[in-house]
Formats: sequence, C-alpha cells, structure tokens
Amino acid sequence: MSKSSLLNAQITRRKLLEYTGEVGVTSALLTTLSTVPFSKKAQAQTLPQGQAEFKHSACLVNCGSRCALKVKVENDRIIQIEPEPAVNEAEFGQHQIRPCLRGRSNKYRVYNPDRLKYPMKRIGKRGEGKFERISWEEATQMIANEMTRIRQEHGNEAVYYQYGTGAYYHTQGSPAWHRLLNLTGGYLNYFNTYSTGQINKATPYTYGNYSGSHFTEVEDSDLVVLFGLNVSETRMSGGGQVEELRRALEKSNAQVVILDPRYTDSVIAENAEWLPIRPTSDAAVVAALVHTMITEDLIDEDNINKYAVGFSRETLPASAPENSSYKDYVMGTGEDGIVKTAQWASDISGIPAKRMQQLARQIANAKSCFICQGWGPQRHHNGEQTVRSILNLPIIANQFGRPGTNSGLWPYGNKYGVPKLPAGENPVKVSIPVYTWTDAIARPETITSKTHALKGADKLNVGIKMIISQASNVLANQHGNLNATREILQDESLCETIVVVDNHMTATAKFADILLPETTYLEADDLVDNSYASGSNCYMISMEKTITPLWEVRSTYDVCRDIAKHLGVEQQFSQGRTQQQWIEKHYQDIRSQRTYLPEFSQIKGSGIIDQHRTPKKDSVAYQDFYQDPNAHPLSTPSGKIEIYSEQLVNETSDWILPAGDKIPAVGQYLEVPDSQSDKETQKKFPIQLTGFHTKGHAHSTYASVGVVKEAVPNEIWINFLDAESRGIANGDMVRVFNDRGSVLAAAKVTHRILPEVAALPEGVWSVVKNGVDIGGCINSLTSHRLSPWAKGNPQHTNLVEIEKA
Ligand SMILES: Nc1nc2c(c(=O)[nH]1)N[C@H]1C(S)=C(S)[C@@H](COP(=O)(O)OP(=O)(O)OC[C@H]3O[C@@H](n4cnc5c(=O)[nH]c(N)nc54)[C@H](O)[C@@H]3O)O[C@H]1N2
Ligand SMILES: Nc1nc2c(c(=O)[nH]1)N[C@H]1C(S)=C(S)[C@@H](COP(=O)(O)OP(=O)(O)OC[C@H]3O[C@@H](n4cnc5c(=O)[nH]c(N)nc54)[C@H](O)[C@@H]3O)O[C@H]1N2
Ligand code: SF4
Ligand SMILES: [Mo]
Repeated sequence: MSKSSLLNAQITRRKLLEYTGEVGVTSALLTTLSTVPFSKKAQAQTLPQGQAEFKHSACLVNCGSRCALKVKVENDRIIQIEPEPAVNEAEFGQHQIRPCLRGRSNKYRVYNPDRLKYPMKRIGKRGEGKFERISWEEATQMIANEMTRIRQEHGNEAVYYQYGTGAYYHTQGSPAWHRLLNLTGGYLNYFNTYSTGQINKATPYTYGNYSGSHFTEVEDSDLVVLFGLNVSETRMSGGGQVEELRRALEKSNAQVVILDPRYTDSVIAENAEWLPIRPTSDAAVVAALVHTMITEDLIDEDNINKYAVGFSRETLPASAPENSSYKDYVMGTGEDGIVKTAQWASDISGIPAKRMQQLARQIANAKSCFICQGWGPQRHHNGEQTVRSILNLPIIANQFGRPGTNSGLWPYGNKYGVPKLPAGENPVKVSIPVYTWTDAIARPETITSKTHALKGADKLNVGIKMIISQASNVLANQHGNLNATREILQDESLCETIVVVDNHMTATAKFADILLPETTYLEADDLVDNSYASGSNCYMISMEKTITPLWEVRSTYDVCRDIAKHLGVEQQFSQGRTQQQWIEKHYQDIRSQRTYLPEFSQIKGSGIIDQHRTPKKDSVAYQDFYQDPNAHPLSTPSGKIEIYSEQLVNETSDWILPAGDKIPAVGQYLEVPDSQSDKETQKKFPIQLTGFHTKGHAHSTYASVGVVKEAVPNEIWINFLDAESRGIANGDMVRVFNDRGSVLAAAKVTHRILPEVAALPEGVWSVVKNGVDIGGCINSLTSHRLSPWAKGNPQHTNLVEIEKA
C-alpha cells in the first residue's frame, strides 16, 4: 500500500456512528458478565437501544507492546472493546495491531469495584488501608507542603521517585512528576530496571552497545535457539514480536529449540522442541556446547579471533592471567580446572548430555542459526554470567552478522519517537540501583559506590524520606522479600511520607499516606509511542477520553500543575499550556519532521497513525562489523567483541562483594545461593522456584479483573513426581514457603515443568493474613540479595518447600 493511501485509510476519523440492534458481546471472555458491576441487564435497563459511538484509546501497560483499543461507547458508558481494523493484512507492517485478552478486558478494569474514586489521606497505621476522603485542593496542598518540609529538613536527595511501569503516558503520569520534581530541586533517581538489570549491565561489556536482529531475520534461518524467550505469553500483541516471529517461521520453516524450565505457550505456538533446563544453569549449557564444538573441531578459531578478544589465549589483553581465556575455562585448563563436558553440564542443567552434543553440532553446522535470549534467564543471582555466556555462543559458532542470525540478544523494537512532556534536568546527580531502595530507606549509610555501585557519589548522605509512587505496585507487591519490605515501610520514622497515584486499591496503595486516583487509559487524552516490543513495526496512537472520567479521578498533568501552583512554579511547569495543548505541540513537532502528516484536528483521537515498518535489510545485528570489523569497530575498548572484558576487571577490582560473590572477566557458570547448586539450603527447601510473566496480567495490572482471573487462574506449576511424593493433587491449595515467607496458591500438577522445579506467576496481588500471603504473591518468598555485578533483582532465584494446605 502506498504511503498516501495508507494514511488515508488511517486518518479518516473513525468516530463512526453505528446502528446496533443489540449490544454485541462476542468474545468468550466477555460473556462472564455476572462478576462485574455493570451487567448486560443493567445496561439494557439504563441505556436506550441504538446509538453507539466508537472512540479510540490504547493499552499503556508495560508488556512491551502497545495496542490501540477501539472503544464502543453508548451514553458515556463503555460497552465493548474491539481491535482497530487491519490496514493491510497482506503485509506484516500494516498488520492488525490486535489487543490481547487483557486489553480487551478494559471495560471491566474501568468499572472494577476496587477503583480509587477520590483523593484520600491515611487515618490508620501505615499499611492498614484505612483512609479518609479529602478534597483535591487539600491533597495537592499537603503534597506541596511535604515536598517543601522534607527538602528543607533532609535535602532533595531524600525525595525518591519510585520505579513504576503501570502506564506509559507521555503528557501525564511519570513525565509530569519528573518535570515537577526537577523544577523544584530534584530527587533521588534510580538506575537499572526490574526487567533488565543484569542484561543491560552485562551486554555492553561484550558488544559495546545493545543490538538484536529483528525476528524478520528468522525468514532466513534454518535453526532458531531460544533461551528463556516466551513471546507467546510476554509479547502478545498482534502488532508485536510474537506475530513477526510466527510469520517469519512460516516462511523459513526453521527448526526451533526452546530452553526453558517450563513448557511454555511459545513451545506450542512455534512448534518447538522443548529442552527443559534447570533455572540458573544456562551458562553451564553454553560452556558444554562450546566444549563439544571445540573437541569435534566444529569452530574456526581464526575467525573467532578476527572478531573477538578472549576466546583464545593469544587474544587476551596483556593484563589478563595466561590461562584466563574462555577456551581455557571450557577445556579445564583455567582456574577451576573443570572440563565443561556435556555430562558436567547435564548434571547441572538436567538436559541429557547427548542432546547437548547434538545441539552443538546443529548450531555449528546450521546455515543460519538465530540465537536469542529472553529476560527470564537473567532475572537471577549471577544472571550477568548467563547473559555473557549466551552472547558468546553466536560468536564462537560464527552465527552472527549474517541474514538469518542474531547476536544472542533479545531484539528491541523500533520506536516511532513521540515526545514526552519535557522532564528538564534533575539537579540531584546521585542515583541508586533500583533494587536497593529498601536499603536506601532503612540503611542509607551502607549504600556506597563500592558495595552498591552507587552513582554520582561515594556514599548516600541521607535516607529516603518521601516516596512518590506513580503507576507503581513496587512498594508492596513487585519488590523482593515483601515481609521485610513491609516492615521497613511501616516504620514511619524512616520514610516519612508516601504518595501513591493509582487506579485501584492495590497492596501498594494501602501503604500510602496520601492516595490519589488517576484516570485509567480509557479516561485519558494522549499521543503515545508504539513502545519497545513491536518489532520492525512502528506507529503512534492518538487516544482520547472515551468516557467522562469517573468520580473525581484526574490526570496527573492537572494534579502536578496544581502542586506546582502551590510551590510557585505553575508558569514554568505548564508554560501556559493545558495537557491537550502539549499533546498538540508534540504532534506539531513530529509533523515538522514528517511533513506528510495531516493537521492535528484530523488525527486527534483517531487511534493508530502512520504505521510503517523497517525494511528487513536494516535488521541484522552487527552486520557492518561482521562485514568489516576494522572499518566498523565496536564501541568496546578493543573495538572487538569482548569475551574477556578487561574493562570489567578494572572497574570492579576494588568493589566490596558479599562472601561467595564473584564477577569473572569471562562469562562463567557460577554456583548460586538459593538455587539448586545451594545444597545446604536445599536440605530444608528442596524445590527451586522461578517466577514468570503470565498472560493473565501485565505484572499486577489487570490482576484484579475478574474475567481475566477466571480465564488465567493463579497456579503454581509442580511436576507430577514432586506432587505425588507430597500427596498433592491437581487443583489442591498448597502452601509454598521458605525462611522469608509463606504463600498460598492452587497447584497445577503437570509434566510441563521439570521435577524439583516449580513456577509461580509474578504480579498476583499480595494479600497477607496471619503471616501467610493468601493472595499468592511470589514476592513474599523472593530474596532481596543483589546480583553481584549489576546489583540487580534475582527474583527468579528461590528455594522453597511445598505442602498441601
Ligand atoms: N503477559 C505479560 N506480558 C509481559 C509482562 C507481564 O507481566 N505479562 N511483563 C512485561 C515486562 S515488564 C517484562 S520485563 C517482560 C519479561 O519478559 P521475560 O523476563 O522474558 O519473562 P519471564 O516470564 O520472566 O521469563 C521468560 C521465560 O524464562 C524462563 N526462565 C526463567 N528462568 C530461566 C533460566 O534460568 N533459564 C532459562 N533458559 N529460562 C528461564 C521462564 O520460565 C519464562 O518462560 O515481559 C513483558 N510482557
Ligand atoms: N518476583 C518477581 N517480581 C517482579 C518481576 C518478576 O519477574 N518476578 N518482574 C519485575 C518487572 S520486570 C517489573 S517491570 C516490575 C513491574 O512492577 P510495576 O511497575 O509496579 O508494575 P505493575 O505491577 O503493573 O504496577 C503498576 C501499577 O500501575 C497501576 N496503573 C495502571 N494504569 C494506571 C494509570 O493509568 N494511572 C496510574 N496512576 N496507575 C496505573 C496499576 O494499577 C498497578 O498498581 O515488577 C518486577 N517484579
Ligand atoms: S497487555 Fe500488551 S498485548 Fe495486551 S492489549 Fe495491552 S498492550 Fe496489547
Ligand atoms: Mo519488566
């Protein structure tokens, strides 16, 4: 389709008036109406039959995709959510950006009984969940007063803006808070994310930067090897990576091998071979694959040395010990003296040795092997080692830089590039690793550059005294070791003020001192980007209020503007603009570059705009470097791929690490506390518990929506053998516990998980009664130990015992 006809197809205002004889509820999911307050019957009573209007919104969660939602509205009531139509189904780039079950359930999320309706202040003990309604004027004044008081008493560093990914707005939410905080003295920032702490830290030490081939490359692959990548459940949008991968596989018919502790939906959808792997053991598997490749003469060492340093002794930097190459590590001539045979790795990973030897041959002999990792394998203690080990594989097997190959990384998607409300500059330069905020409240003096990789200062001067928690359920749901975390939060002498902005009465909301209700996506105006997992697909979405915001919920743009007024910076904050005027400004800024775009009035509230895709030839990671490494050096210190990283050694040599932690210069399998290699803890807690991101919710967002809960119940996956020996039957309620906590969940007894391994979805709402998390939230069991190098979250590394409840 030509650009002009594409635009025409999209920009015709889709606010169609439609005659409907009956309110059609088509999806099976949407038939469970009895669980929601606005039943079909109630609609029939209150609404005249007939005129329905379509409005356009979007699902702004952090699932990596970004789906437009076509919202059928009658008399200011949401009737049904539909997908936007496909623009041109023949070509993927113009394919239908189809929302998943969560996006389609938005009507129930908007009308859920747990919605926050009014601004409130705490009246009971913190965390108890007792509140009193206050006015917006009082709420915004209180926040302004607290910001001033805390900054005067403790300094700007005492105000912390919490990690929160529940809503990726561009002109309200986080950008509004950042702008306000920066204008008034700044705040303590964080680095790392809960998603990618270990992979984002480790990758640049190998490649200099971060680049993965798009899944469209799989069109040219004959073999696809995926480590813990589950796009069928984590990238579910019809406009995203799951669709791109599926279509590419249709073309190439490549063999797919998935290494995962669980038999995931991706194994089914990609018609893959499942190699069940024990969590935290990928680095051992990679070492064994390379061992087979070396011993069977399947690699070209000169070729590896052309691109990389540290595989062979002769390419090690001068500062490195003589036997510290990756080849030494694999062949047993390195420091640990262990030969990394397939049998050695089999004992660790549970994958049969023969199958690993075969896989090594398959990878080395493939025409084009696409090697990729999800983020589950790195959300572990020593996840950094897993990342760097997997990155070695395509280099050593010469499976990178050519069509049909990848770098071993997960492919980020292209972004359209929609501006956000400008944040301005943060006058505070100190930032903490995101997973250390509880320490920064309770033990600030222990947070230093040498122990916690603190940035911008040698040590933290003051603890966190005020938290702004916007679209975040981190405080009491998504962080590790919730029992310890709750204790820290309950102590009002530590953190003095907590502001929470949400749509629902979440576990975190209950810890607020001041609790503010924000609009849901469907009650908001904005112009948003396509997020990060839409593959080569690229677009923006113009969304509008599909109904009048309910009760007293407001946009945080207006709320922050009011706080700015109380603090005397209203003009600097708003520059005289309403939110809608900022949206228009952002669009005009884009239009000044993309002059083919129509007037704002034509696209306002029209859904998807300017959808297009990257040409396939631009999508092979590190292609230039592969073709000519001298002409296109990488940004690593050597200009090459660094299997051995001298930079890592230099940067971390004076770090103070907890006993047992190591940060080796080449990616290695290391034993991990609280994992299957921790034989001592296993005597008490024999089962290795991993988490995973479930299709039932995006973290905790949508996790309280009845229809989705019914479709995807919260269950802990347990192997038949483990269930049998504990007298547990499928569907039984079980208690999962360790020294940190105790959780109730229903058992899914299945062959889809390895014995001695269990898996519980993350994001379920934590509800604690008598010390037991009856909500089933895995974070009542997870540890708060920092990963050694990235200081990231090891929330998939846990040992537990399970018993029938
Ligand atoms: N439906 C849905 N989609 C989401 C999200 C959601 O909550 N729900 N969250 C979004 C966000 S913010 C993020 S960060 C991403 C997360 O994306 P990921 O981090 O990739 O998702 P996970 O489910 O944690 O892990 C992926 C797979 O890795 C497996 N795994 C765990 N440990 C290991 C291991 O040691 N080795 C191997 N080989 N596999 C392992 C898990 O069983 C799982 O199937 O997903 C995004 N998409
Ligand atoms: N054990 C374990 N824990 C994990 C993970 C794991 O794999 N295992 N994954 C981690 C990862 S990768 C991430 S990204 C984090 C995610 O953690 P969070 O960023 O906290 O994400 P959510 O749990 O979805 O919480 C977002 C909150 O935003 C609210 N919200 C949604 N829409 C809006 C809105 O329009 N306005 C406002 N104000 N609020 C809104 C939701 O109600 C919800 O309470 O969790 C981390 N925690
Ligand atoms: S959760 Fe993700 S895939 Fe589902 S509708 Fe929302 S943006 Fe789309
Ligand atoms: Mo994430």
